[in-house]
Amino acid sequence: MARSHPITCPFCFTRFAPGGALFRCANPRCPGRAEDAVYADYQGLVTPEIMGRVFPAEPRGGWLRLLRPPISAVCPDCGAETHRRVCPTCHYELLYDAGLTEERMIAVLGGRGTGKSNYIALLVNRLENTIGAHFDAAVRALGDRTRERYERDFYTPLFRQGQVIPPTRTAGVDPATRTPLVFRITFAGGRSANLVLFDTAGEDMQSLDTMSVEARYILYADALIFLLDPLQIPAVRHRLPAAELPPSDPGAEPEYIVGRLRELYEQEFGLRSRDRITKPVAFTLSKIDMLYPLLDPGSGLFHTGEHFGTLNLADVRSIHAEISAYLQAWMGPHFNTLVQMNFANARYFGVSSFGRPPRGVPGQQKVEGLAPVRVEDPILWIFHQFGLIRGRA
Ligand SMILES: Nc1nc2c(ncn2[C@@H]2O[C@H](COP(=O)(O)OP(=O)(O)O)[C@@H](O)[C@H]2O)c(=O)[nH]1
Ligand SMILES: [Mg+2]
Ligand SMILES: [Zn+2]
Ligand SMILES: [Zn+2]
Repeated sequence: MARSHPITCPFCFTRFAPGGALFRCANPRCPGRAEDAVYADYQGLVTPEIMGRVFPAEPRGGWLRLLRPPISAVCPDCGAETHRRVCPTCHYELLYDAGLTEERMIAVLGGRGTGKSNYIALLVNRLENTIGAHFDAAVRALGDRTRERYERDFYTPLFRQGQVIPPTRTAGVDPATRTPLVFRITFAGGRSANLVLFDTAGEDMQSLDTMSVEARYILYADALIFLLDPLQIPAVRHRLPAAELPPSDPGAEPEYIVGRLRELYEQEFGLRSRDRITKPVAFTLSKIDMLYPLLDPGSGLFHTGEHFGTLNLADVRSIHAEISAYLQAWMGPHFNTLVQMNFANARYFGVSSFGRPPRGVPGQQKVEGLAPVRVEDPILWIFHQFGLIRGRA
């Protein structure tokens, strides 16, 4: 018999035993249908929707329940059986196999303007096409509205219209940004990982407190892809034409952001100053096309990582070493030390979503001919850390 695994809600990140899931009646004619205030509150809906009633499964013997949590239940109002399980905290519908497989959650995050939205667009596309083919993996959109939102807000502007995705609005303005896009990557043999993408407006990074949705998602993800904007490093800015740079933003400087990340873990898990964070963290410099004039012509960042069906470990190592050397040259030894002292399993990566600088004024930029560089490296490294793909020495 399959073991059950703890479930982490992909929306509110509450963690609970599978036996703690609630059920939602799926019968459209059920007399118990009503406004779901809990769901509306978490989703930021102004008027609650009329939805199927939420209820716990009938009690069963304690041991049986622990061993084999119910995956269906009978609605007390209409007697229909339902398989829809929801989170006990926020009533978000769980994936059909939540708790039945070991779910790994990988989250992408970064400060304001680091390039998250455009990176998400390319990462999903690369996974669905090239990477899926090389690693014999299938990618599926899960959860409420993921596919439509990806098509509308990410794929269409960038891939069909050649437009840089405009800045994300804050979660207060656009409640859609509070709902993650969830993709599941399933490898041959059935093992899988979930990629949970919150395209938050980056300024929320600054006001991280342990109660915020972003914070919970950082704390409870099993691995992080953490985007850092090299164009916010003062020494880099001094070496590039001012007209091509985004406005300076001290709150988006890598050192500041990494420090905030550390503080968050201290507050939530009571980490002591000597403790390091052990989950895999891919610190990823975005927009590396802009750095090309500053790099050595032999730099690995000019070409792909050649991860054809296996992770090229030598490449991961040399990119890490190369970026670490550049960061030391640009910021002094402090940043590398900060990362090493706080993260036991961190690597540096460099990506460019577009492969070249976009053109036009901010807010209406265009990109001609997408030529993404190394977009998949961080997630492949994380897959390897989870034992989902093999490495090649
Ligand atoms: N040169 C270059 N600029 C990028 C790239 N990705 C994003 N940008 C720039 O960074 C800005 C912010 O990107 P966005 O994805 O909106 O960042 P977010 O706020 O983290 O979601 C965009 O408007 C682009 O101007 C890239 O790969 N190369
Ligand atoms: Mg964005
Ligand atoms: Zn929840
Ligand atoms: Zn019912």
